[in-house]
Amino acid sequence: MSQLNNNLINMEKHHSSFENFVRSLPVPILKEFVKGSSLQAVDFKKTNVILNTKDSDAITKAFPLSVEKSENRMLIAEGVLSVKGKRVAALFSGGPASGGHNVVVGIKKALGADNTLLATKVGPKGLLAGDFFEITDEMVNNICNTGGFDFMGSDRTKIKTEAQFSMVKDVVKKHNIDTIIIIGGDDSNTNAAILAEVLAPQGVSVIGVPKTIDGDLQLGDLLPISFGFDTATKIYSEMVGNILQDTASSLKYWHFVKIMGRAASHVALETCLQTRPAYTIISEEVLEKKMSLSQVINDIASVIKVRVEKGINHGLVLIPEGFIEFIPEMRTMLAEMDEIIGHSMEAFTAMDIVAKKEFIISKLEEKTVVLYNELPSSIQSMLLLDRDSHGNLPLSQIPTETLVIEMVAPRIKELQAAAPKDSSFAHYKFNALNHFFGYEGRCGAPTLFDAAYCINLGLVAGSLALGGHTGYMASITDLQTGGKAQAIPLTGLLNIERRHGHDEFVIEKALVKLNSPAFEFFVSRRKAWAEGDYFTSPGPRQLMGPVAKLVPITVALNRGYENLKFDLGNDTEIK
Ligand code: FBP
Repeated sequence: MSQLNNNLINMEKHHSSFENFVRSLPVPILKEFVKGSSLQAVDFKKTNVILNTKDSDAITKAFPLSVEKSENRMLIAEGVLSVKGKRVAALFSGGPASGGHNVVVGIKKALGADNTLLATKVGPKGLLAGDFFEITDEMVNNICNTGGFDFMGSDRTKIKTEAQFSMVKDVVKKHNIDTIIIIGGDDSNTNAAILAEVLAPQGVSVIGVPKTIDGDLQLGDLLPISFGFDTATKIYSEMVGNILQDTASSLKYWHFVKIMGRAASHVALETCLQTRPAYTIISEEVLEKKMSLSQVINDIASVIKVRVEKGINHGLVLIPEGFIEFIPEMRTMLAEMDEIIGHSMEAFTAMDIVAKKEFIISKLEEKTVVLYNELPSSIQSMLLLDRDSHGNLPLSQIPTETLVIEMVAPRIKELQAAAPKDSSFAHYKFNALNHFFGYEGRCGAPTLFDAAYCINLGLVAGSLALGGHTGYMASITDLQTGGKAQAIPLTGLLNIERRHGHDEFVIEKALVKLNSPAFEFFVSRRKAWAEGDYFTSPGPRQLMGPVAKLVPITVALNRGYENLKFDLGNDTEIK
């Protein structure tokens, strides 16, 4: 066999030239974690910052042990910590997000050789089953700076019943576990808060780490962004930028791109600010301005008309994944459906699609049935897809982008019929293509920001575990000025929300705020972007060189940074 053949075979199982290169890429580490040429755990102290929500009284009653211990106070790193003999289990929960492997690396580095780190196979489901393996130094060297969650897998099981709680209690006892670290989004961190309370009498602590590409787990200066958002949006921005470059070259297509991010439009807004397409829907604006679906469709068709009149027959529309849930009339319908489905969950799940449609039509209010019947049959079915165990509709499976195209095309025809017969618009032929960018962005090798952010988040989580803290979520603040290691009390974030027919404790999703600097900047530029070609192609994410150290534009604008560069301390080699 030739040398090249051998080299190609050696690249199998995550040993491409790229993967080998990123494994040893140095990433910035906060100075408090650096001890000479290695890393160390730090101690955390209570601060005077206390977090509360509108439901704090009810939360204090429901989580007495956690609130008594934390007083809902933020923690900040102070001093070093030396602890031996602890056993910590880490798990991924929910959709993958780039940087997750580095969280594991950071936890392992904080625990050092004197403590044990266990990996939980396949998320919360693996915790219930007590399915663990011990993480070695060799393993963390292998996963460092790589994308995905494949090292231990993930799932969306919500641990909520008494039977599940007692399974977890038995598992932690059997495996002698001191701390569980849950690396997940808003729902998973709610799970962490609940488990922290349930396991407190056993002296077992639970720590959360803020993960989600959706960017809807953020808390102003206390948690500037969840990890995975930067990598996902940079991947989507590269792809959108490439399409914008193509469509301005081929001069004939309109591209309708649905982009992941579940409910909130942070991913769409960030991608829009990175690439400047002709039209971006921000779901939160649709809801706040009570825009109907036909109003949004009319807006898009009007932008297409204006561009055609200027000789621009191409463009791109960005559609956030959650758009459909934010159209006021749809939102009312979905809330009604959730309530109905929530009360007959088991029976409903067992029905076939025809029976589901009949059932829902028989239960919906009359005027809602009218709206439901107006929707294309494919969308009707998609709205009845099984919710996940947190009650979420699988929005990634609903082809909103084709629905929008199907509605824009006839609206253009109507506008053309009213246009002067000799105008360019009257003779224009609308050519539309649809895309969905989602899974492509969740597992790529992390950007330098996510790589560094995640190792540091892991160092915070590992340190909190060693310090015996419970019911906290790791955070790194002050991203432009060296970074600060902090911890957020989870009970200080909990609210009571109506979900699939029941009141539940949840961490409220952070949505795009219409008075945020990022949204206001978008508003100040969108007319220009609609009427001309102002697009930019940000290119592939970089790990070295002048553009490697960029934070998301939305984060920089909303946090009032001077520029786009992050500074998380020295470029320390991981040892
Ligand atoms: P998380 O809230 O778990 O981070 O979800 C991220 C996400 O990528 C959403 O943007 C998307 O709607 C969903 O996961 C898709 O989930 P699945 O992997 O179950 O198809």
